Order: sequence, then structure tokens, then C-alpha cells
Amino acid sequence: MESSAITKGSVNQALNLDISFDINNRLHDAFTIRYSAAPKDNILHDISNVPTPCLQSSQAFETWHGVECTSSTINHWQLFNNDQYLLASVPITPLEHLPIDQATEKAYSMLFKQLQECGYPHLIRTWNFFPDITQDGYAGANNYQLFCSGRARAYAQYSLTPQPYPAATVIGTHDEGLCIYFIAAKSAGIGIENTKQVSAFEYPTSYGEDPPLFSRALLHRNQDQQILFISGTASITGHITQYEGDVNKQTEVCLENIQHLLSTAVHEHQFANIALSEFIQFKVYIKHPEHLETVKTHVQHQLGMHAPIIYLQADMCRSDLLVEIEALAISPLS
Ligand code: 3EB
Repeated sequence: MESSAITKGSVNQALNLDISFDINNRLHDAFTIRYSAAPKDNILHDISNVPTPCLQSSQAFETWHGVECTSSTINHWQLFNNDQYLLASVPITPLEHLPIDQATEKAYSMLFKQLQECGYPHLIRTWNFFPDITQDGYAGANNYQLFCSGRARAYAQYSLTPQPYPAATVIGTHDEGLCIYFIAAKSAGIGIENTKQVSAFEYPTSYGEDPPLFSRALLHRNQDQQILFISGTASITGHITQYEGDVNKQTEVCLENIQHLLSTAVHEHQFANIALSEFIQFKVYIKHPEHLETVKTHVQHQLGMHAPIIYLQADMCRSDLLVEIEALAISPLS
């Protein structure tokens, strides 16, 4: 499939995203993530890889333009930044010797130190991947619950600007290591919650001792754009999973929840009144590859044939969730 530029901009605060299924050679003025289960060849050494197989192609690339590569004195990170935003991956934390809560606490404390040193104190979007997400860890907690505890501990100790929490995605892989990438900003965003869902940071403790610290969506405005980051969104109403075992219905609830968040952004925060089909990107995480056609048919019926969508295989943080969808919309400020 051809590379498709979604938006273009030349102003120095704007962020622009491309999705493609082929490698793009402009590596140093763009932050690129590759989604693939295949090993990386050397040529891709400065691209971050996420080990979630792409269900449409052997690999997919997500390229954020409008930033330049610099390196940091802390841990030699490769950072990509402009006047307003900082994008980077946290160097992969091997899990061999660390339980997931400790690995997560370590990764997030490094992340928060990096933000402080670079002067981008507001974490606005995170993506988090690790193996065996619903399996038992220790002390009666599963690995996702342990991840939430590690994140909460790092927030309590190191975050300079806790609220609003970033928009987030947390996904299970079948590969080793904890992999985190993120976007931070110099100015704060606005957290948006879904009135049909209990805020995740207020979930009852039956879901885990420490709540998931994320906003359902985060709206960020720069000089040129308003960016709406919608978190990984599942078939959850209140705090309860809906339609266990029915992937078609679960997809419907995900899209309704996303539409609800968009409507809130439009009515309460002056976000452009656009349709879901005008979004910049959807990422659809599917647990069982054999559900691809069912989910795709449903999603295309709702969003049209031309919406930019990547379908990835992944495990969700609750074993009864079969599908999860995240989304990104950008509206220019005129
Ligand atoms: C949910 O709504 C589904 O722990 O940061 C989605 C997005 C989910 C982010 C997180 C969890 C997280 O509870 C799971």
C-alpha cells in the first residue's frame, strides 16, 4: 500500500502524522514507530519497534513529522522535539529480572526525569506494551494491575504535573520487554472524560489496588492546531465490560464511546465539529486475528472506506475484551 500523507504543515509547533506500510527514509526529522512482529534489520536502528503484528501487512509505520532529532544527556535517549512537543520512546526495559510493577516504576521515573530536564513537563499521550498482560503476577495481582501500581508509584514520586492524566493505550504483546513511547508538551492539555464511563482513575479497587492513571481523551492546543488524543477505548460502560464474547457488539460500543468523547470536545471545548471519518488515525487492536474481517466490516461501515486505520493484533488488559480502538483528530486553528 502507498504511503499516504494525512496532513501537511510547515509551522514549527504543528505535529503531523503519516501512516504507511513502507519505510519512509526521512528518519531524522520525524519520529517513527514500526508495528511488526518481525525482527528489525539494522537499517531501522533508530526506529522504535512495537511487537504487535500488523494484520494488514507485514509491518506498519507511524511517522510524526514536525520534530527534529536530538539526543539527551540522561541515558542517551533519542528525543524528537519542536517548540511545543517532545516525542520519544523509553529505552526498552528488559523484564527478565524485574516484575512488571518495578519495571514500570523505573521506566516512568526515567520518563518524568527526562521531561523535567528537557522542559516539557506535561505528559499528554502514552503508549505502553508488555507481555502476558492478563496473567497472574504476584501478591494476587495480574500483570496489568501490577503495571498500574508501578505507574501510580512513579506518578506519586516524580510527576511534576499529575493532572490531567495523559491519554493512554496499554496493550499486551507476545514479545519480551516493556515498551513505552510518549508525547509530552510545554503547556498543559485538557482532560476529557466520558460521562457513560467511570473515569479509570476512579475505578473501584476490585479492578486493582491502584487505579489506571489516564484520561479518556486529552485535548491539546498549540498555536496552529487543536489535537484530540483519544485513549485506547473498549467496550466498557460504567466500569463494566459489555457484550462478552460478541466482537461485533464490542466494536460498536468502542465507536460509540469514541463518538461521545468527540461530541464532548466539540460542545464543551470548541473542537472542530468533524465526523469520525475525518479523523487522522484509528488504531484497532484485535485479540483474535480471525475477527479481523468482522471488525473491519463494522468499522468501515461506520467510518467509510477511506478512513486511515491500522489493525493490530494485541491482547487487552481484561481477558473479556476482544477489541479496543484509539483515535487521533487534528483541527487547524484558522
Ligand atoms: C479501560 O477502559 C480499558 O491503563 O492506561 C485503556 C486505555 C485501558 C488505557 C491504561 C487502560 C489504559 O479500562 C483499558
